[in-house]
Amino acid sequence: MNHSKFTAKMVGCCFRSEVGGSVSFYETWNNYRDGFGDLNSSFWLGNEKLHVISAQRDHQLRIDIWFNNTNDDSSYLHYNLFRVSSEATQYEITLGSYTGSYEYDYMDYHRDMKFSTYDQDNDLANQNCASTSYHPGGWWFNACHAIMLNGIYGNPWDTGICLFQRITRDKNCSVVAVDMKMKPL
Ligand SMILES: [Ca+2]
Repeated sequence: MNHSKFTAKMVGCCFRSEVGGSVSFYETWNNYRDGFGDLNSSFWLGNEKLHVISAQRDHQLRIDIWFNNTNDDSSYLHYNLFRVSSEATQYEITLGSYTGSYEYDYMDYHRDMKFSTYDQDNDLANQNCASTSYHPGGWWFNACHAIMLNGIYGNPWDTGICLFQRITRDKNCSVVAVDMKMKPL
């Protein structure tokens, strides 16, 4: 894993980067709101910052994902618009058109979803998707996910950092690194 790759690719402001398991993403609503982690390795910038930044002008979003069965080639998802609403509306995500290395748009299932954490259930499932027995970690859960990048590093389905192709039902939890970044349009 060549971590210098992340730095070279960073544009705008970034969130979860260089997954390594040293930073817990099983965090409270307030911590996801305010941000946590280490800016030099793994962190969540903070939903309030994502809201403020994305409200000031239009941004795009790029998510790079590395797996343990590949070398340096990244898989990625790109959206030509990325917006996070205010805390009053639970940091709902707005995404533009998808392009990327997958035919399947993994974030499509998460469009217009509110953010949920184990202590604030805003998802569409009966249970709390972000709770420890399901997919521990904050995310824009639906009921529950097609991609969840804030799970527990190294864990298998369904507590790990996973992609879930909801049509074929293929699950991939071999994610070793993630880089989510936004850039002004
Ligand atoms: Ca729920």
